[in-house]
Amino acid sequence: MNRLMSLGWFAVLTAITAPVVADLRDAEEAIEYRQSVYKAIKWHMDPMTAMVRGDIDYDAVRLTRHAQNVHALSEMLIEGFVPGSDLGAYQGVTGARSEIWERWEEFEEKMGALNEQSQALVIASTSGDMRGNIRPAFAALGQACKSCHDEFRQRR
Ligand code: ASC
Repeated sequence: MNRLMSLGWFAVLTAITAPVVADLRDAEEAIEYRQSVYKAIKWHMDPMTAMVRGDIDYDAVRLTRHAQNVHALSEMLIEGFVPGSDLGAYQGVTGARSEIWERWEEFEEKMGALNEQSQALVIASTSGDMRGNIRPAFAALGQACKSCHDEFRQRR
């Protein structure tokens, strides 16, 4: 094999293996990243929970802002789930079950549901109709959270 050809093969092999190596190297940072996004989502969920429960007063502007932020954050989650960052490899660090990667399309669908339900809550948030509109939209959003947690999160 001449030098140019072996250089060619080296380039091909590097192109194939580099993304995998990068993912493995970045697993810990990815876990930190996605946990930060979940934490930010919780920051916005908690006051909405309080509002829907009647623990704090209904404030349409505030509710809309929190729902919008959950919606924006929901789009940032999935890229944090890099291969190799499951709880098998990072026990005690993450609650992400390996089923996420084994049933990736189902996981994507559940992420999509979070995205849709948070958008639906944005729309409901200004209606002023807590019982007939906002509370059901918030419940549907909570259900989107729960349905993914039930399937894919290990409680730690
Ligand atoms: C939250 C939160 C969750 C979901 C879930 C919905 O506010 O921290 O994990 O909603 O409780 O059932």
